[in-house]
Amino acid sequence: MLTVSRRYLLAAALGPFASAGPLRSRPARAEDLQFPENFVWGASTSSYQIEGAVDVDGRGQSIWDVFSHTPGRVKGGDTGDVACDHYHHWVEDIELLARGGFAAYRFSTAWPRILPAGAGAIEQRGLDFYERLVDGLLARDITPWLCLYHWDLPQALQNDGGWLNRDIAEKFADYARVVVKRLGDRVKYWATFNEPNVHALFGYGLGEHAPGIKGLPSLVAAMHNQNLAHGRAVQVLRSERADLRIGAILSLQRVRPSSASDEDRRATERFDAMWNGAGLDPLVLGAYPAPVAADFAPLVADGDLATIHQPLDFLGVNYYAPMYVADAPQSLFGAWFGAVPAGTPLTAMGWPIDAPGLTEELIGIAKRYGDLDLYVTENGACFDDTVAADGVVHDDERAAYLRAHVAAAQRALAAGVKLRGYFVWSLLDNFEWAEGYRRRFGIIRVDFATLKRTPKASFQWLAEFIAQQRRSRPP
Ligand code: GCO
Repeated sequence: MLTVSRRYLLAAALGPFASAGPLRSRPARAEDLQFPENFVWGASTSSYQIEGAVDVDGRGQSIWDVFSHTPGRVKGGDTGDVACDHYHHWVEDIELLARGGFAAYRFSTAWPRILPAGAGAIEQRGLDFYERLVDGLLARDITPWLCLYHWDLPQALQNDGGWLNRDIAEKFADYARVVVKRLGDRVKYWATFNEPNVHALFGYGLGEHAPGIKGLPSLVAAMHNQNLAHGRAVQVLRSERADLRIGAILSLQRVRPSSASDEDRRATERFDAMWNGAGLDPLVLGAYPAPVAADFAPLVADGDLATIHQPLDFLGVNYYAPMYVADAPQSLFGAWFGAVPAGTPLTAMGWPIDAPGLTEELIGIAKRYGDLDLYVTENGACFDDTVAADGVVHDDERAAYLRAHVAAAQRALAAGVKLRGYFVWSLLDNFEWAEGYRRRFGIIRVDFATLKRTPKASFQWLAEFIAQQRRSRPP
């Protein structure tokens, strides 16, 4: 098995392969872009990445607490113990959202804050926190988008096998019921999972994320059991309330062969099926994609696919970069990252910057999955920000990245895709998983020593863009 990190693409980019690559066009100027009146502009975060306060108000341990405290797991020994301390700074953070003119805010609830042992006793103080947050958002006219799971599994459940134990699907459904009973009267947009595909691959396949398990069987089991839990949670949410918009959020990236060889082409199909298809096909089409169906077959019990295949009101697409894939017989599932075309610009994560890939991705999803409402629920970029003498982060590269991707989203709309909104990743610099705090994705700088928040130039750009969209709407 190759040992890679999410920085693999940087190494891959140094490879000898060169191709024409996708057509690159100049990013449109903001003033050229016109979105529909009800298009949603939002910002995204996740609980473990920003909240901190890990032992406050009865919160239980999550797999990320254990993982990040295990020496050698996270760069620099960073942990989410404090993070942005959003748990105590949430008022300031939603004030910043309001200042940016965002109409929506996507956050996740931490399962171990609400059910510290994963099941059983409910911690009301955890629910109280999210209730305060939701009420604060609504008071500022910001629509809350709640995601039930962004990777911070209660450690108590991991002790019973975590996502490798299919009983967890019922536990997740119970957790969903607890949250919707408290917040369902005010939160109307619900997502079950964030990127179950990335969680399964990095957490249960490569072992580079919590809980640090390796192997193909565990990857596949974690994927299937999350899919099952998704289906059960959708059933529960719908049985509790009829007025919710319910969806799933996946990391969906264009997958391209690294060369024209048959081997690389076949590897690309398998990679695409494992990365994109295994998380989405069963939810929307009711089956695992052909190139990986045999991997999943032993796990699929009677009735599972019907449970997973629930009507969805929207699909959240997290898009960052296309992936270039090569045949890799020794790798986890026979296909792995290959060389990126020479000359492709990269972010500080080593990810290709390729806005046309977003247009292609959205059109591709609409073709394969039909008439779903789509939202870009994450898009953004990591750069090595520097603070200028005037105290400002002039992150022009990030602003250019956002501008180009917003333009790409607009091209998908123009092609007839039912794209309803765009959420930037991320509102704040935060704990970037195994990369720790050194990787900054925020449009607001967080000084992790003082917790001071400073909007960057990219925040100003987005805020002005949103304001301009609003101004150009008919009264
Ligand atoms: C993910 C998550 C985010 C990340 C972001 C940048 O994809 O890993 O949804 O939590 O921080 O994607 O890597």
